[in-house]
Amino acid sequence: MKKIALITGATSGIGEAAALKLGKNGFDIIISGRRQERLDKLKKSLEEGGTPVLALCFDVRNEEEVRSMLTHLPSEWRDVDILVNNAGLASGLEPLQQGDTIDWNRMIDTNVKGLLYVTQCISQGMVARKGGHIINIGSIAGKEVYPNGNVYCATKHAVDALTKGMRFDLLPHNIKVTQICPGAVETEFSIVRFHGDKSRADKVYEGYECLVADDIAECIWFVVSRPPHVNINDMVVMPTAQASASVFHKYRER
Ligand code: NDP
Ligand code: 8X3
Repeated sequence: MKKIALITGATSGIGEAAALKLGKNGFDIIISGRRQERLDKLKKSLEEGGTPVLALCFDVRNEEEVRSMLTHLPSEWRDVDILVNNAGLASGLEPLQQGDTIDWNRMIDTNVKGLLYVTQCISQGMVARKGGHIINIGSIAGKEVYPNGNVYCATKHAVDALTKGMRFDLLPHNIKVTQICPGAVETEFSIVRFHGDKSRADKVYEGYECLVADDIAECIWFVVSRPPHVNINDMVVMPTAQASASVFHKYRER
């Protein structure tokens, strides 16, 4: 029987790796993000591997756009079994007193409100069908707070709380809810955080072996492939060389 996975933020990093992993494991895939060209490229590559794909270009911050896309899915794509709430970002790394409210709004609107809009649309179908699995990509930043992480950490703590809240609310409807919290994964994350400053971003991953997007895609596949009676509630995944958000064992100094 066909199974459908919807992955937000599939144009890069963890979301793209998750789409490839779930596609390879037999899922039909709905990919989304704001960059149409990236969506087209990924769709082509998945389809070449035999995976049926629906690509949806939208901004999770735009409630109207989210609702119009996700409540009017073509009938053959309507029954989403797995939702991976992955779209998210950090914007800036400044002390709170110097923070930019544009950065704050981007993070809160994407990581918290966007996740809520998407989840509400998709969970309604899951409730009606009495089954499904929602996987929220949280972060080590949702488990602890680090200097200058203020608003990003707050949004990921919100994802942690919402994951628990969803688990209560969706419990009577046979819907699994999982959170996966990565430490440092080399993706476009730090380039986005530092507003396009690639050399500053590269330094985040220097001097130790960080995670790659496929490591997290493997975790997503692991939680998805458990039997129906098993739910993985929460998974914190770090590079071996990382003990907390800000403590690394580096083989050479920056
Ligand atoms: P990337 O920057 O590589 O990917 C982020 C994805 O989110 C892109 O596909 C981007 O697509 C999408 N996205 C961002 N904003 C929006 C928006 N407003 N609407 C729709 N899609 C959006 O970073 P990662 O793969 O690393 O990040 C994925 C998730 O993992 C995030 O939630 C991040 O917080 C989390 N995470 C990352 C860690 C890391 O070290 N990399 C560690 C812990 C958690 P597009 O730009 O096309 O819209
Ligand atoms: C991304 C990891 O430590 O930069 O969520 O916040 S961290």
